[in-house]
This record gives sequence, structure tokens and C-alpha cells, in this order.
Amino acid sequence: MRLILFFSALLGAAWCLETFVGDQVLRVKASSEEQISKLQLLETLEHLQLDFWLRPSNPALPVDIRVPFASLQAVKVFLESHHIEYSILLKDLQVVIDQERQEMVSNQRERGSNDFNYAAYHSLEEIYTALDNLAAEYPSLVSKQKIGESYEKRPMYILKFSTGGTNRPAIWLDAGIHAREWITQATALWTAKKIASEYGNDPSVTSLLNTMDIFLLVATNPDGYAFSHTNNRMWRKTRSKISGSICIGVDPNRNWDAGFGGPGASTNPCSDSYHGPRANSEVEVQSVVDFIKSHGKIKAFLTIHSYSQLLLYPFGYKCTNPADYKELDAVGNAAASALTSLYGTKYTVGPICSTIYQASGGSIDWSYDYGIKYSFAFELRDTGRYGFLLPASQIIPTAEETWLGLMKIMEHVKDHPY
Ligand code: 0X9
Ligand code: ZN
Repeated sequence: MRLILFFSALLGAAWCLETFVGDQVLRVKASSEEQISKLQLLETLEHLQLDFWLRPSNPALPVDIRVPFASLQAVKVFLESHHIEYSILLKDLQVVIDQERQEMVSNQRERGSNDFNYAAYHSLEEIYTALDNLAAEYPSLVSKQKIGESYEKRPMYILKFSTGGTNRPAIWLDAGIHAREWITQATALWTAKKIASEYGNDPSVTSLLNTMDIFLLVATNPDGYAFSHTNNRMWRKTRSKISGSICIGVDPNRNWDAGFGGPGASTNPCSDSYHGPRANSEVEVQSVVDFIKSHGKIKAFLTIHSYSQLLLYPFGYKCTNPADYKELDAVGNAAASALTSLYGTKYTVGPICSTIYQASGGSIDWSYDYGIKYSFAFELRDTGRYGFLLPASQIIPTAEETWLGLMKIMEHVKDHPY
């Protein structure tokens, strides 16, 4: 009885002192390899239900962990007992999520004209309507093509930017393979409008599109994106059913046929980095692979993620440098400088493995090994102030600066045919 009273008093105190009962995001700073190992151990404690926004690997990089209310005490005790430094990045995640939702709702109400608001986050349906409108607005340049269907049978649409010719060499650009990285779908959509509206105006876009096509997949993981709007803002994976497990979904960026199942991917279907039952098990991944293979002349594979402000190139599944290391590093640095020149946003450039962590089954490793030399992954803003919940007010600045980086790479690709 006493014990019950004690706990209910404790709970009451928690309710009074703290207004939240939701998740917190902690920023953890490991200062040694030993502390990294401790954090990797923490990652294996499934009952805590932790969501590592940034995973432990390199003591130079922060580790961001979304911690459910029920695990907060345990995690803090763990960190303190190992003398691992941490601070609170988001005190009450739900407040930030509610704010974002509120902005979307009021934005919806205000929208009187049929002008698309690029400065807001949108549902999948709204994005799909915007794709149709772009194709209708620029009929001689932009067309929509369906490359497949998601697990839940949503169409997967790409935009093709082409000024003619038959099967010209082309650039592939995708976003949103991870559902919750909302800044990426928003940036991709702004980019679509930018490409379309700059053709004939910006000499660099014009000359690019006079020799090459661009393919853009705004929502690579449509089921996950829809789910992140309707059910769980923090959803990352696909929505496929895994036989023998109650957990849903595969990390589509661990599902490509490049070192599949190796280090940096999980065999556990309940993990957010679960690699899936086999390479290309996810129809969303298979659809992109099929498209790239059947096209035959894709010269650059650019994929957009968030967050951390990184520009990455292969490899992730192994820690050796690619044969084109020197060129990729130079192009990557030139792209990052161009990006930074606009608003001062700092980027780190390097191979996935040595820059963040070893991760197998990633898309740009597959594309590079397949023969697409210019394979890059962007990790957009920010560095953790908001993480995946980047305020909508940053969509346009982010898209604008990213555009400069993308254009640097695309110009290089155009000028270095192979
Ligand atoms: O772990 C990932 O898949 C990426 N980071 S994220 O926080 N967006 O999940 C890193 C992606 C590196 N790129 C590829 N392996 N393609
Ligand atoms: Zn991602």
C-alpha cells in the first residue's frame, strides 16, 4: 500500500512539475570509443523503445535519441552512470509536432487561390496534384510517368524533364525514401518547379536540359509518407507486412542490393533499420531499380535525406574508398561550397562509412556499383535543433541552397560525359 502511495505521489509530482508525458529528444555527446560502445549497447535494449535519430558510430558526431516518456528515467540514469554527457534537444516532441500540424491546417484554410504553397508541408495527395499541375503548366518540358506501385498500391510517379531526343543520358533524383524526412519531399517539389521555370532563363539549366534529361521522384516511399501524416509523424520505413513478425516495415535504405544484410543494418523486423527479408524485397526499391536498369543511360544518382547537413558518396557498406574517390570528393566539395555560399549553411563532405557510419544496402552504393559514377546522398538541414521536424519556414531557404549544390553536381555531370 505504501509503495503504491509512493509511486502515485511520484507520478503526481511528475504530472505537476512537467507538463509533458510524451517523448523527449536527447543530444548525447560521447567522448571516447568506449562511450560509443556503451551507446551501442543502449541501442540494443529493445524494451526501452528508443529511436536513434542519429546513431552512435563516431565520437566526433553527436547522437540524437528520441526517448519515450516511460524510458526517460532509465536512459538518463544509464548515461549518467557512464559519465556520458547529454542535453535536452526537444523537451516535448509532441509540442513541436502539434505546432507543425497546426501550421498545416491554418495554411490549408488560408489557401484561397489555387497557387501551390511551396513554403508548406503537404499530404501525398496534395503533392500528387502538384505534379499534375506542373506537367500541365509546362507541357513541352515536364511529363509524369508511373514507375510502379507501393506495397499499399499507391502509385509511384516520377517527373521527366526533357526537351526532346530519344533516350538521352539522364540524371536521377529522388527524395523521401525515409518517410519522416519531410524537408526532402518539400525540397524536391520546389526543385521540380525550379527546373521547369528556369529552362530558357538560366543558361546552366538550359544547356543541361538541351543535352540530358532529369528524372525526379518526389515521394519514394509513398505509404510511409502517408502514414507519417495520418498515424505516426516519426515513421521512417515502408509499410510492408513481415511474415512471422508483428512489426511492420523495412528500412528502404537498407534494402538495396549492395552489401545487403551486412554491418549497419538490422535483422530485427521491429528495428527502424531492418534490412528486410531479401534485397529488393520492397516494391518501392524494386521499382526504382527496374526503372534505372531499363533506362540504361542514367549518369548521376542523387538521393535526398535529412538531417545533418552532409553530402555523402560511396561507400556505406564498406569502409574502402571508391575508385572515383578523388573526383567525387572534389565535386562534392564544390557542391557544398556553392550550397554554403547562399546562407552560410555548413556541410560536411565525405564517404558514408567514414563520415557517419557503416550502413549496408543503401541506394547510392547500389547505383555506384551498378556503374553510375556520380552517386551522392544529401542530408539536408538542420544539425539537430529540430531534426526531422524542420519548421516549414525553412523549406524555401533549404531548397534554394540545395539547388546550388545540385546544380554544381549536374553541371559537372553534363561536362564530363562517360
Ligand atoms: O542511415 C541512412 O540511411 C541515412 N541517414 S538517415 O538519417 N537519413 O537515415 C544515411 C544515408 C547514406 N546514404 C546511403 N546509404 N544511400
Ligand atoms: Zn534518410
